[in-house]
Amino acid sequence: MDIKKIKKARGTIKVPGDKSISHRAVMLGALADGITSITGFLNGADCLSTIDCFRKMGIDITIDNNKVIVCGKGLYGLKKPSQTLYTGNSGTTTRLLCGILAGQRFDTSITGDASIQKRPMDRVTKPLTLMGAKIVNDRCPLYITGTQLHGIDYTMPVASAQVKTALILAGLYAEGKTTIHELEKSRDHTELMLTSMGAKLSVDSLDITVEKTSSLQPLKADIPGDISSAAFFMVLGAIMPNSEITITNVGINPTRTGIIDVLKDMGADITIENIHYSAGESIADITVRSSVLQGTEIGGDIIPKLIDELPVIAVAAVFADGETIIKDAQELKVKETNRIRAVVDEFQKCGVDITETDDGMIINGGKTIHGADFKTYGDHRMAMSLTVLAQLADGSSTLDDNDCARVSYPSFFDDFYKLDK
Ligand code: SPQ
Repeated sequence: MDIKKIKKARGTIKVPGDKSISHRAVMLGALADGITSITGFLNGADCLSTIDCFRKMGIDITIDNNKVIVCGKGLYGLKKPSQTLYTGNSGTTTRLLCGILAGQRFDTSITGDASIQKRPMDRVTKPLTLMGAKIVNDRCPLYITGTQLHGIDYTMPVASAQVKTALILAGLYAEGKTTIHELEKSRDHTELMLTSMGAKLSVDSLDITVEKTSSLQPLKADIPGDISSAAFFMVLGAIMPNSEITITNVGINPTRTGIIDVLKDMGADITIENIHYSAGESIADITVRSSVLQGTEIGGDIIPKLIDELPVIAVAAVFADGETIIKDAQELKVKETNRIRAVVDEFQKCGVDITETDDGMIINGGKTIHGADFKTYGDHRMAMSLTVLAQLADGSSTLDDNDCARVSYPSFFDDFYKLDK
């Protein structure tokens, strides 16, 4: 596809529902006693994979646009699926399911697409095994023999909300207490949701303790817009001349707002208004205007708060004066693709001064770039980041695959080009 260039970026956008929260609302709704009603659900391919897996385990789920009704059957109400659960491109579905399925009274198998089959699953299977889980393989396909689990005290070696959540979910089924120590705070949507559903869960800074739970109350969830999707428009608004973009109803949970801190630190003109709260999640309207950006250094405990936004933050760095160093971000190597390598290779194609490092990249920004034929590696966030990058390149650019954006943002290109109307 040719990447059409917009002449102006002005207007108001409502991005689709948060992907992380949408997955969790369906999963926890399925395990609750009774009807969970979800509005603002993300109809992206990843969340539809989650719905498909739970339907295969006997849960009735109806979808009407962005409204989803999940008929929960309780913590022990899932039934053995007649076939392997297919999680598509979704790491969240795959890893969180491991936590739920390990403590069931039936056996299951899980697999996903070519990208999922390459992603490491030992980060969840190892600690789950310490809880007594029986899981064969470190990568998909995984074969899980349901068994009685027991609680553990576990210090996480990587900052990962998926690992933390898998262990919390397993902890709902485990005898005794399960305590998880995070080294750095990762997104806490599971903790907020489970607390509102009456689970025996407590959070003390970086430590989470969960106890065996007999029932969960159903949810009424109104899912805010995904800040990871808003990120493309935040960067576009900051780098395009004469722009002003307002993104309404965006989730600004403090475990997710690293991009706002970094863009502000780079000099971006960002306003946050209309802050309100729903089910423990904070929500706001974000306005971004054209800005003069400076390079910066990004590393340490902010990384889990912006991990999915790093490809598009790298785009901002290309148009910032001076050097931007992204470090401590080795987790990017095990996403849908190796996002360090993919960003460096694709950005170099259009003349960006960018160097790969062991745990990130260094970008010397503020130089002219030219159009190129870009590859997405089937990664939704690469497709959307490269579309933003191409806007300020001299000449034309193409993208080998725009369809992968449907994983997290099916209407991305429609929304993007509306800004030029
Ligand atoms: O679900 P998946 O494929 O892992 O999606 C990604 C993404 O870019 O959308 C990562 F590739 O987001 C993860 C995120 O990186 C979603 C997530 C969650 O919902 O818990 C947590 C993060 O992953 P991790 O490995 O740090 O736990």
